[in-house]
Amino acid sequence: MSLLLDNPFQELPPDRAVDTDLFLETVSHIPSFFDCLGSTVFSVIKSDINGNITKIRAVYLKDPAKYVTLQAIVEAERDAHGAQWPKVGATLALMWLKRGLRFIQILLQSLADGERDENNPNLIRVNITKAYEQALKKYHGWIVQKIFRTALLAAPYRSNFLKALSRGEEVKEEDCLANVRQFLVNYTVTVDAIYEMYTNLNAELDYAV
Ligand code: 0SG
Repeated sequence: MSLLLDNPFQELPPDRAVDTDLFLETVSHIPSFFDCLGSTVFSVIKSDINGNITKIRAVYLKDPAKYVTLQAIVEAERDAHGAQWPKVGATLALMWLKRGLRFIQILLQSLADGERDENNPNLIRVNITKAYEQALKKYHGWIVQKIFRTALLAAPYRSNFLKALSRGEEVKEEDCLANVRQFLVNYTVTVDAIYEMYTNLNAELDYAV
């Protein structure tokens, strides 16, 4: 069984509202995945993602009935914070978290689609770079882009990465990629729905850190 399918994302309802409690429960399993990646450079990323999740959960727990969907949180903060919003609270945390989730989506999709560097077929740098350029690069100044280049050098080999996704078991590449494709179905719909919500509510910012 794939690590990803231990905690799969659920199908969204017809209105594509994302249930906060379910989302937080599912996404909270992602940071532990960094432990299988080997290098300490990933601990920076793990702690950033953990920080986002903790911040969203703290808001949710103040009033779970009121904040039943992610959109309810973002709208409540918009109404409460005036000009400070959207650079505030759970709205800011989810803005960044969704970018990390998009990065993961593009990386996994690229691997599932068989995109690879024909000269270095056991490296996943082309897949990681694609994900970075599409999901994160424009939000990063040169210092963070340098952290990315360090992380890229520490990236696991393709075979080790797929093995980590399969909980260290020797699984055929095609079987592992089939699990990745299955995971991506609801995951992609969820990430797309959060992006759409940010666009509709005019909650997206494009400053770089
Ligand atoms: C196979 C592995 C490949 C890994 C390749 C890694 C590529 C990514 C490398 C990027 C390194 C990023 C390190 C951290 C960067 C952070 O500075 C940024 C901005 O962080 C936000 O800053 C915080 O997240 C916010 O936190 S909040 O919850 O309190 O709201 C907030 O602090 C904000 C600044 O606030 S403000 O000044 O606006 O007031 N974070 C990112 O760019 C997200 C990085 C996600 C990377 C996801 C990588 C996943 C790899 C998965 C591998 C399977």
